[in-house]
Amino acid sequence: KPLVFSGVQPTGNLHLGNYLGAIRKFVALQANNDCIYCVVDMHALTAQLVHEDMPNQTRSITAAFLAAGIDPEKHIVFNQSAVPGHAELAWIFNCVARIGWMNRMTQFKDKAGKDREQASLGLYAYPSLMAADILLYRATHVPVGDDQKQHLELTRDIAMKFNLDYMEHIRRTGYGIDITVGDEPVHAYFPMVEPLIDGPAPRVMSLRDGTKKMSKSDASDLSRINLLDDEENISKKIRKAKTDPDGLPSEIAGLAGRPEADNLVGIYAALADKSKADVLAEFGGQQFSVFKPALVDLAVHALSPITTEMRRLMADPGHIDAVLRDGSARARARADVTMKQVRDIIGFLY
Ligand code: AQP
Repeated sequence: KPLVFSGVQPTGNLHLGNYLGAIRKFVALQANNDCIYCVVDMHALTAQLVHEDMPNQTRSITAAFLAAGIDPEKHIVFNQSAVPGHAELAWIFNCVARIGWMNRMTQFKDKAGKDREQASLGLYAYPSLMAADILLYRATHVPVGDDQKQHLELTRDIAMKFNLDYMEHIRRTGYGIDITVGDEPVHAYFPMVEPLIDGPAPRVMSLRDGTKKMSKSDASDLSRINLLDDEENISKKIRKAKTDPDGLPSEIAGLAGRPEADNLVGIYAALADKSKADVLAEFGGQQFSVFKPALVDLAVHALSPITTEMRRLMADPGHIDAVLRDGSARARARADVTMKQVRDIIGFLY
């Protein structure tokens, strides 16, 4: 069975971008895969060192996973800091990754801002920890939004370099697997992960500016639909969403150069499980005054059961903590196997 891994940071309210780009895919992948879903609390320190309410932020992401339909018994739901292997493998990957690779990461450039000297070393090393999160379980598939594509390419580079640098050790210890990279057979320890980024809304954009990603950290709450927004708020945000004065085109080509229209059509398509072409076949020639109320109905219909269930789960933090405890113990058992093998491969005595 393919092994799926992905994570979400406890850095604020989850939004529609997190849902369509990640969590909804997590749910769908459960049917045919072994899945591990993680609240990546150690990554959250790179956004902000001191969190007022890290425990409840962590519980809230967990509640969103469960409310969306993730089954924590058949699969694993846990928080990253509870499994020490993440930090341990990240250190090893810090030594594998090259500074030149890290310097190309656009998320670091965006998040570090102008005064890069003041950015934390953790923010810089974020992709190395992300590679460790995935490869600690030797996961093969990673559902993420389009913004994480570059980090997954780096994860493949790190895995490849480790496999090549330690090739003889991997052979000697007998822990390797035969994989093909391109057409080449390689005896490897870490697999080459496949990103799962498809769908009509791989990068949901801000409702205020169609050229910016919808993001938890955007100062304007009107820029995003939060998973905890009620019907009234969803309706207000979609009604106020920026658009251009033209109506909807009948064909995809007509969305070129119209990022806000493209974004709303993509959101509709993703929520309705249709292609953008299907949505335009239905709404082409209509004004936004017709399209937006239809989008409100669809968004409310899709999100309100999740919102209600999240609130119910959040009222019982003891239950969420028990889910995380159980998931962490099962994740740790798997991670311990990898870390024992990695220590053997490297030659660490223990
Ligand atoms: N706008 C988006 N469209 C599609 N997918 C998205 N994701 C995030 N934003 C969008 C995906 O959600 C998953 C979890 O993201 P995260 O919380 O770990 O980190 P992030 O990408 O930094 O999320 P935010 O909301 O944008 O937070 P800030 O404001 O802190 O930067 C990932 O799979 C991500 O691709």
